[in-house]
Amino acid sequence: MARIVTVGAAQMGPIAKEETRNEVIDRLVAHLREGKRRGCDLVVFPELTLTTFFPRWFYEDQADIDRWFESEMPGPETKRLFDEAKALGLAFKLGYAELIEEEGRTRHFNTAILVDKSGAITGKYRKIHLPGHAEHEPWRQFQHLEKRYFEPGNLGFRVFDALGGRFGMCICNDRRWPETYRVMGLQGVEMVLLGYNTPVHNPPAPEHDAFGWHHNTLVMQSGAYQNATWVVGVAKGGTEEGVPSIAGSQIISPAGITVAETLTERDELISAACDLDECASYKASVFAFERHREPANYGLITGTRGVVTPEEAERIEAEHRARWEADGA
Ligand code: CDV
Repeated sequence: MARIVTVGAAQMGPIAKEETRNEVIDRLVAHLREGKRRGCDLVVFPELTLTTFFPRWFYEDQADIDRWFESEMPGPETKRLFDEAKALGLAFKLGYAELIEEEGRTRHFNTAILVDKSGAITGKYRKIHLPGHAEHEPWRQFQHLEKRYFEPGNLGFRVFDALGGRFGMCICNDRRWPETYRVMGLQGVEMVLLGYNTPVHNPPAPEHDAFGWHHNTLVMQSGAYQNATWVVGVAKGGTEEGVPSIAGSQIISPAGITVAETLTERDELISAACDLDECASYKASVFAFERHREPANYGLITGTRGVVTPEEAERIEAEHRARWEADGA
């Protein structure tokens, strides 16, 4: 019997700086209702869904930064979203800026949660690959201060059993890194949920601007195929506070094929009935990891952050291979 999860990718158009949480939640609730009308089990919202993409501005005062964060989830405003989803019998994935007291200090993360049909949070992910810069760079047309406003996530790339399948999450820049999908692939992930805010213009490398849409599709399709998983990528697109961002939200099958894609840069929900069992033939054949992977030869993947010389590579790889041989792997 097929294991169908009908998923809605709830693309958001721009969110203005002055837009309140309640106004945004009205838009999210409209997405939930449209998702219900289409028979969805799960609705996926983008990265930092509840506000404008605030890392584009430099703030000196921490209070000006913290107002973009949620210190409770659900909180007084987001509770309405949880209640509506529960009443409709929908699971959802939400991206938001998380402010939390942890290990005796205040911490800031770019976070995503998976909420089940009963309104319980069943999975949490904190963005690991933070792009941009940590200092004010006034030469840019707009800032990208994720490295200043967030810490790298401390929860790893975990997967969660829900809706009869195995789900993982990642956030925006994470989708460009093959390691993101592979760590979840090695846990048998069947559907990766991700949201993004991707400006068309990349200030340090404007020569890439023409290829933003292509790169978006390329990385998500290859992540899906190479790890035999569905991928649901959801944008906050359009021109927000003068900064155009790509849309191109899509639902991608384990064959690496986009089965549904948005046509606009506005609030738009696309949906697909995804059979999680479609992952199985890839997991059992070309990507049967346990039969075909050769991890003794992958020492550099975790043995270095950046590029090394061929001599250094040989040393790291030799040490790594020796450890594998000693372990009898
Ligand atoms: N929000 C992001 O992580 N955006 C990055 C941009 C800055 C390149 C991305 O990878 O899409």
